Amino acid sequence: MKISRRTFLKTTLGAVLATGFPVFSPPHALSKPKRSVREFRFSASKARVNLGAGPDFTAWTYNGQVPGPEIRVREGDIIRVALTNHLPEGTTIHWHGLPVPNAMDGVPEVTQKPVMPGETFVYEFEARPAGSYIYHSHVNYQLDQGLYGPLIIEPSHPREVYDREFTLLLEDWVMKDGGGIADTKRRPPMGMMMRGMMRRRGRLSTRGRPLLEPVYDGYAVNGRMYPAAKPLIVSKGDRVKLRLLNPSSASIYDLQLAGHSLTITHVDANPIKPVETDVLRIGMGERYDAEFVANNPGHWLLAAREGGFGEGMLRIPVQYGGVRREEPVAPIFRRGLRLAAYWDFQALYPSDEAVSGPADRSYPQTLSGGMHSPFWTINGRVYPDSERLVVRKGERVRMAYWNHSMMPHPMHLHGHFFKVVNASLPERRWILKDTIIVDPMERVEIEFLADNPGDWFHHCHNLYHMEAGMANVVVYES
Ligand SMILES: [Cu+2]
Repeated sequence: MKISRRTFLKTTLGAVLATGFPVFSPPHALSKPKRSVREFRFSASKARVNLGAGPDFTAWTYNGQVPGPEIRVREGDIIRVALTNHLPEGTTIHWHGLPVPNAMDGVPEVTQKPVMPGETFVYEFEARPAGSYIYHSHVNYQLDQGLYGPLIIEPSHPREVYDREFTLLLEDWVMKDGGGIADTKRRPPMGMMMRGMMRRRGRLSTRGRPLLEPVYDGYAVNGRMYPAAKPLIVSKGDRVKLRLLNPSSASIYDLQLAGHSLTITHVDANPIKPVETDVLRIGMGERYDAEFVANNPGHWLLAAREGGFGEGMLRIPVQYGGVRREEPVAPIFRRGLRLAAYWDFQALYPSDEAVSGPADRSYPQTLSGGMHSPFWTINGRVYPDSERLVVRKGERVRMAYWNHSMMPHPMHLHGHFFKVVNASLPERRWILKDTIIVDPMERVEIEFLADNPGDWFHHCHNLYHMEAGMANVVVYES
């Protein structure tokens, strides 16, 4: 998953010459690129896989591979994916972060019926805006069984200049047949209150009882586990762009590249004023584009601490061409390193939206659970018995998160980007995101413009928290 930018530019130039566009005009002078329909065929099926280290096991896959095939298109293209289900249960695909039309959003029983075994469903939507995205199944625990992949939308008029680009999916794996759910246990029956809740939902069997999070066997990048991970080969002087995507089910990573700092340029597909950092924290469902300048020849590791503590487990070598292959140098996580936070970021292009006064609606969202409860809740309620957050088209809507639990929750809103409320910045510089980590005991507010009618899922992107109830639905009233 590597593209040399020089090669890419040469190819583009060749295409421009062939089509007779003026070659030396600046990009904005070119006529609008012709939009093309890009078709993909995805077959969801079980397959034997090996991550390069550890045993063979049976994962749930798109086209027999983990992660699924890369979708890479140009902004404005039409993406058409024909999904055929060869799994033993229903499935869907969700286009994480993309504000697609509601019927294409891939949430079972909210936007579509699951695609049942033997059936085919065609997803079709416009690729916009440019950026780094993930696609994944939104049914049961299929995400943690291997059903995810990268979706990259290149800008129609590139403004960035870099020499190399790598797309890196950061993955947590249970290397057992069936993936993550093969390592979980159902919670034992709880007290009277819990039983009351279950009875109300008509669920007295163990089925439907929340699962404990698995203990992961290892962490992979693009389906390869260190030392089998494919090294990133760079040359001295290169400007290197990394697209960092976290489709993991339950792992937050603190990433550091030994011998180099990272400059963050995009959060969840949206450009920000570049911020230099030593450590980059990325939660489930988040994407960051970051660059580094290859100015320190050697053999280095890009590595992560999982969950912000413990031993480095996710590792990928960064190797300079021509440097003798010696043991790569791992980053050292120590006090005093810079760790960029949401509050350090501001939008690269100020929004032109005229904003004034308070939001039209505000929804407090208290996040609780864990400790002695098998459920994870928003405002004390368990999906699907949770609130419906009613909005009207054109309104500015606030969500005020307050995390009452001891776990971080990466909260994700479908169908919209939201602004992260930051009192230290003018509103037009607030960053746009679609997933935001709310830390233990933290209060965070977001605001979104209700501009995409439909029923939209809103949930914690820890898969095991989501399945244990931490979700609700934003609905548009007419
Ligand atoms: Cu959570």
